[in-house]
Amino acid sequence: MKKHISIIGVPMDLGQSRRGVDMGPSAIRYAGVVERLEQLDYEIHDKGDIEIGRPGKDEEATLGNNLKYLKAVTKASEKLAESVDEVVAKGSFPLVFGGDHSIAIGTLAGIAKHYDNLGVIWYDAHGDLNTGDTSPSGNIHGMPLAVSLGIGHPDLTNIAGYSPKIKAENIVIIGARSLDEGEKILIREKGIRVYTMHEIDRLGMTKVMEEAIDYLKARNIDGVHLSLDLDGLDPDEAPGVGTPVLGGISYRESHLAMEILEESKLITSAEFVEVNPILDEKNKTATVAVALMGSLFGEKLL
Ligand code: 4U7
Ligand code: MN
Ligand code: MN
Ligand code: MN
Repeated sequence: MKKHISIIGVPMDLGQSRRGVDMGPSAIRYAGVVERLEQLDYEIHDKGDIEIGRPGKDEEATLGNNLKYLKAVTKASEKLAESVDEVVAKGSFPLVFGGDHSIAIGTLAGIAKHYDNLGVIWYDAHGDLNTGDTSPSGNIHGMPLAVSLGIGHPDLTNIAGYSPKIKAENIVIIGARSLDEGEKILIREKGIRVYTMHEIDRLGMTKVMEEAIDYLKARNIDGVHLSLDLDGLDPDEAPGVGTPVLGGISYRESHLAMEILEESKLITSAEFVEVNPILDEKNKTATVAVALMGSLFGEKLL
C-alpha cells in the first residue's frame, strides 16, 4: 500500500516582523512539491491552508508582555494543532509548510499527544528558545521550542490543552550560530543537545547526523519530528528568509542530512518554515525546500 502524506499550509507571518513569509506555502507548492513527492510512491493529500485571522485594529501588536500578536498566534496554533492531530490520527504523515516558525507551536501540539516519547530535530540557525522575558525582539517565531518545553506564556504552552509537549533530553538542535543569552542559559540548564556550526565544520555532517540519530535512539523515542527552518542553511543558498545568518549549512550538507534521516526511518512528521518569497531570488529558497523534501522522502540520484 502507498504511504500517505498530508500537506498543511500555514500562511502565518505574525510571529516575526518581515512581511511576505505568509506566502511561503504558495511558493513551496509553486516549486512543485506535490508532483515531486508523487513520483516517490507516496499518495499526497493537500489539505490546503489554515486560515490565519488578521489581528483587529484594536488588537495591540504587543499587549505589554513582549509577545507580538499573541492572540492571533494562539488562535492559529489551536487550529493547526487540530488539523495535524487529525492527520496523525488517521495514520498519514503530516508535512507542514510555513509561514514563520511560530507555527511549530501548533504542529508539535497536534503531534506530541500521539507519542509517549517524541524526539525533535530542530534544524535552524537559531535556538528558538526565548520567552517574553528573554526575547530581544518580542517575535514569537523565536520562542516555539521553549513553548513546547512548557516554558513561556500559558496561552502558548497550553495549546491543545496539555503541557509540556516534549522533553529537553529528546531535542537535537542542528546548525545553531545565533543564540541569545537567555537561550544559552536554558540550553545549559536543560542539557539540550546542540550541534552548532562549529561541530558541523569539525565533525562533518555525516558524523553529526549519525550522532544525533544514535542519541535519539538511546532515549527510546517512538517518533521524531523534523522542524526545518530554511535559515539553518547558508543565506547564499537560501536567501529567502527573514532572519539570515552568515556561515550556515550548505545545500549539499543539507541533502546529506535529509538522506541520512531517510535511511534511519525515524522521521514521523516534518515542517519546512520561514520561506519568504518576497525576500527570495526567483523562488530559490522554496525550490531548495522542495529538493530537501525529495531527499527526506527517499529520492535517489541513481
Ligand atoms: B527563527 C532572535 F534575537 N533570537 O528571538 C529573536 F536573534 O524561527 C531571532 O529561528 C529569532 O527564524 C529567529 O528574535 C527565529 C533574535
Ligand atoms: Mn526557527
Ligand atoms: Mn531561524
Ligand atoms: Mn528566520
